[in-house]
Amino acid sequence: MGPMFSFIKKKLGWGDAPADAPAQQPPAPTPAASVAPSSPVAVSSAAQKQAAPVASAAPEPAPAPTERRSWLDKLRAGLRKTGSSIAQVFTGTQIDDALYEELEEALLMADAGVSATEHLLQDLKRRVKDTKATEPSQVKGLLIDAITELLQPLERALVVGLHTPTVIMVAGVNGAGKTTSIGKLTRHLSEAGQRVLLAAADTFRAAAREQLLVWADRNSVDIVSQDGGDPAAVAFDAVQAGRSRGCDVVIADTAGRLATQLHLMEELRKVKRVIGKAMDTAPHEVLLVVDGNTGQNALSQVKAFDEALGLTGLIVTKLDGTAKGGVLAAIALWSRQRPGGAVPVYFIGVGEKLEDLQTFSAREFAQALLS
Ligand SMILES: Nc1nc2c(ncn2[C@@H]2O[C@H](COP(=O)(O)OP(=O)(O)OP(=O)(O)O)[C@@H](O)[C@H]2O)c(=O)[nH]1
Ligand SMILES: [Mg+2]
Repeated sequence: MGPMFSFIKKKLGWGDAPADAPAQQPPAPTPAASVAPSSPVAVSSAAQKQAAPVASAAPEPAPAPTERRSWLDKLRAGLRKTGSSIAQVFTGTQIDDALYEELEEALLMADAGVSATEHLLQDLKRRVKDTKATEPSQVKGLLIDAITELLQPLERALVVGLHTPTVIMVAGVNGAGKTTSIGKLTRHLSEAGQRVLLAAADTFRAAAREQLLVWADRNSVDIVSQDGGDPAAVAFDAVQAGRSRGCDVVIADTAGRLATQLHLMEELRKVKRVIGKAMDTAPHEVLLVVDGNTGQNALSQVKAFDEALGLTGLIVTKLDGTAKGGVLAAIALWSRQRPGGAVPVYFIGVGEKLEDLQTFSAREFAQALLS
């Protein structure tokens, strides 16, 4: 059991935040010293301002800085087109209607959507008034603040260790990056000493299981799978096996589907239900993987999968590509009216390599969006 395990156990102390009911507050800061020094562990919190473990924000503990910078560079590179078109707005000499109009256009182009764009503009105008800003360059800083504040509720750590096993179900549309993200997460977790069991509940494609195997550390990760057959049955077997083998985490991969494919959505609901039969409290997390390139459609996906399954978290992938990033603002604004609270973004994907799955930081994201 690695140091990460004690970190996870330590998180039990937070106690009051059950893993299956998103809480609003970010977890209390944890001393970075209690964290594995070398692995960019997935179960870490970007929310922990100065003491974010390992690959998260903190530049303090030795190993992280270059790694984190390199993936931040990827994020910036991915968002560059968006960033430069928003940043462009602030190159003038005056804060006037034209500036706000240009900004409105740039935010809409960045996929922020109408509501979030209006929200940000109003918030920004208030900040400009409050601070008596006179330079467009100051306004840019205020916009970073406004975006950060809007995105803040999405910044929360995935916690494992409250249940044994912690059961995580993963869903999303075809090709969103589910299997890849699970693979990366699994590697991070096993490097942190967690015993992971995978459920290949994507029974459509034989390749799905091999794909998981390639990612997983074969020595410490078992896979429950079945050729063809019922995904719910695979998930059930995996949770039972996870319990009897004393695994720490069970992750169920599912086949991609559109929210409009009602029978497939019903199948997903069944997977969730049946997981609950194998373990009362499970699934503890229901994650949606969203391709960051899908623009405003990402919000529709979040809404639809949330309605069908009750999401507990998101993984937003492919932010290294041509993603515009603004959709996170739309998701954050929608999250405000969600009865269960915000759906946190546990991780973002900025590439295909292991280290390209990172915890989400609202401020870093806002900065990257405007760089
Ligand atoms: N650039 C980039 N590519 C990614 C990222 N995440 C996943 N991919 C790629 O996206 C493609 C699809 O990924 P998968 O993990 O197979 O997606 P999936 O959601 O499991 O797909 P289905 O099971 O077919 O629904 C693969 O080529 C991945 O390498 C990312 O963060 N950045
Ligand atoms: Mg897959």
